[in-house]
Amino acid sequence: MLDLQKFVTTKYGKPIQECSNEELYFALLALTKETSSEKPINNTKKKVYYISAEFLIGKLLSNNLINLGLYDVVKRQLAAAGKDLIEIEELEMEPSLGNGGLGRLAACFVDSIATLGLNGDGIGLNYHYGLFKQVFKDNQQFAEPNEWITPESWLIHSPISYQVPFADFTLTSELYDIDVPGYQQDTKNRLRLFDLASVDGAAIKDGINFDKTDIMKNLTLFLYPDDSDRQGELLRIFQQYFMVSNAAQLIIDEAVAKGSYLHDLADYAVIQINDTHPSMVIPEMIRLLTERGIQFDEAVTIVRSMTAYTNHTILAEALEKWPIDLLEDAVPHLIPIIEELDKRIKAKFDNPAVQIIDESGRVHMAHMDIHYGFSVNGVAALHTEILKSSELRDFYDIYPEKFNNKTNGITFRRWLMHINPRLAHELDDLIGEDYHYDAMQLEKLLSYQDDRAVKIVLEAIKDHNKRKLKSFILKNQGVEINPESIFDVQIKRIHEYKRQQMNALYVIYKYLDIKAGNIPERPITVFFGGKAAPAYTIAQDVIHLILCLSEVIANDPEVSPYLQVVMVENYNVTAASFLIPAADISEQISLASKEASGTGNMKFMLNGALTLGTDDGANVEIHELVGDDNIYIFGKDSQTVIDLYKNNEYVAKDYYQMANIKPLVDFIVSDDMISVGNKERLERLYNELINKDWFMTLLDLSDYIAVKEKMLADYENRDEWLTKVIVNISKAGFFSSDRTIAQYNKDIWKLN
Ligand code: Z16
Repeated sequence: MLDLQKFVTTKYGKPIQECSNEELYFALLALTKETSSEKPINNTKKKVYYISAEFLIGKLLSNNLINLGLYDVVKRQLAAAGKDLIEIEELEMEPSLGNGGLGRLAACFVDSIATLGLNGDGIGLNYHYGLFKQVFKDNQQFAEPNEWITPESWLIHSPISYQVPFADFTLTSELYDIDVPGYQQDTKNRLRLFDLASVDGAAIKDGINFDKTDIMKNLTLFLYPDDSDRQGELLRIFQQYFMVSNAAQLIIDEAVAKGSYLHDLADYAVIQINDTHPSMVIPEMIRLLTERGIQFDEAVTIVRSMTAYTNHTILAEALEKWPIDLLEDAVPHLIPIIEELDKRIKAKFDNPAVQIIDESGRVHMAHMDIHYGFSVNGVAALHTEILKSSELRDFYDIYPEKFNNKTNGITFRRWLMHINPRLAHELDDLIGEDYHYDAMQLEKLLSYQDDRAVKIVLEAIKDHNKRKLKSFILKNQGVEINPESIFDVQIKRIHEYKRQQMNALYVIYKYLDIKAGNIPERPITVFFGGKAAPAYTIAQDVIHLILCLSEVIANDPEVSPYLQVVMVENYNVTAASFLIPAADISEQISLASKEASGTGNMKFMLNGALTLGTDDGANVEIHELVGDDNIYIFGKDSQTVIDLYKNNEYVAKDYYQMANIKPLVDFIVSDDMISVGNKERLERLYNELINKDWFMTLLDLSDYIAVKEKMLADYENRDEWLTKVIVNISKAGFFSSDRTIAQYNKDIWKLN
């Protein structure tokens, strides 16, 4: 049995009572690291290597305590000494090693791989400043470095180091491990983050700008700030190759240590390629195997039998295509290999759509993955169908057996037990703890869908979570919110396809409606959170629109008692952990066909918010699970949207002219808005909406407003609303990442 008092006294020579929260944080960090260091590393023969440019792990203290079975006892013993674990946890810096969904998915996956007792590590990069920290000034976003690495941290310096060759120099790597203890598991796995021995923060000029030429100093300073989007820069190729060359060397070394003679490497290792960022692992692995004496043909066969690719988007701008001369400048030794791989495809297929190197000399990374891997998967049922029927149709015709779907999932340890302990405890009381190990057991809650007493408890939990969010927002940005209001939440990266601008147009609608004398039944608070890639101008403009709206409304005493807009500063995993349990409405309003899956949608559902969304990504599966009565779906379906694009049929102006839409769009450039904002930004966004609107905001706007109004009216029938909440929680089990990972293992990795 843990004796925290003794542990702390040994460390500091004084009792818990006399320690600062900071001292206690570092004591708990040490305790947690010690406890997981005692667990043996999973060392079964075959191992999965989940290679990813991003692992958005969030703060780890509570999660690791939960997984190690220490959370409750630590909390209790701290409380007995007058200390609060929640306050201590605040002192942990959040690592920002990811942009959004893709990075967070990778973090949930390593948790589930460990929890299922599978042998598998995450492999990525140790970005010293990670993704930028978002700061608002003059209603605009500014970017600052996030210094998340403290002298004492979760990172464990490993003696492993490799040489990574580039055109003009060779870099020496260092490796930092983070232990990943599974939930109640005897063994542990690791997240392995490669770094550069020579990295140097002095390359930073101001904010997040840095000297891009000095690769030896800057390689692992920052994470590229693009989500489902890409900025083609040489440094990115350097980062990607550095990551996969280290990964390939590590994979070979580990297999050899376990007895592999390389011809049988695929019996020891399987690689999951997360989007195309790690795709160069294919030619790199072939290079290393041939260097070690294996014939080229056999190397290709080995690599093909051990690599699998996951696609996370159909947005063309996100599919990486590197000009071959750019690759030549960075990694010339891969060029003959890539050319040989390409030559074989050209000899076999004359279809230009499936070539690795296209006519303009660009290397299509996804194409290489599909030809030279054994599995291609999408991340939600609809997404995989779209890949098969349109985006990757020509590949599906060639390799139907390679295609499979793995609908995304989330770890319930973090997204339920940690962020919503009251709900978790209520579930424990009502349906027992089986759902901790088998999330489908949540369905047992369905039998309470008409239970008055349960509804009262759920309402009290939501109320408590709203008050917790209120103090978080007050503390972080000095804004007061009304905990009696309806909490309507849209949190995700800012991107036109996700259509934050449509939600903003709803806010304008509501603002004008209130000014016209229609007072809502109950006040509404609309929360937005999300970062915009610094180079993505329109996304910056959308943030500006939201911040200006927030100010205009707050300054209007006729409206502010009933409507408030809060743009949460520096939205990250920590902010999500306060926002999600407090939400009533989950905004999942992407243009149908464009959101590959979404995972926030699953987190909200699990925490008792109802979805307002399009039939897109995993929303489709949520819709099927809960049924029409328990979700609010609006907008054109994916096939209609795909046809509109194909026939070039959508004309934003036609919608703009409509009597109910024009005043809303015009408000963006009204005197009220321009008086608090930047004319150029607001006008650019306005013009974008009426002249282009590539993601068809105006197409769905009227339906969105109508369905949202219906949802707000339905909220007033508390009894029926809470039935829907119960159905949503009950049906959320399917979205456990334990289910997702079990499927990856059964269909792709085949470990154990
Ligand atoms: C990303 O976060 C996603 C896709 C992508 O190509 C690149 C990045 Cl950085 C997201 C998808 O947009 C989202 O729908 C999906 O849920 C998530 O990846 C995880 O699959």
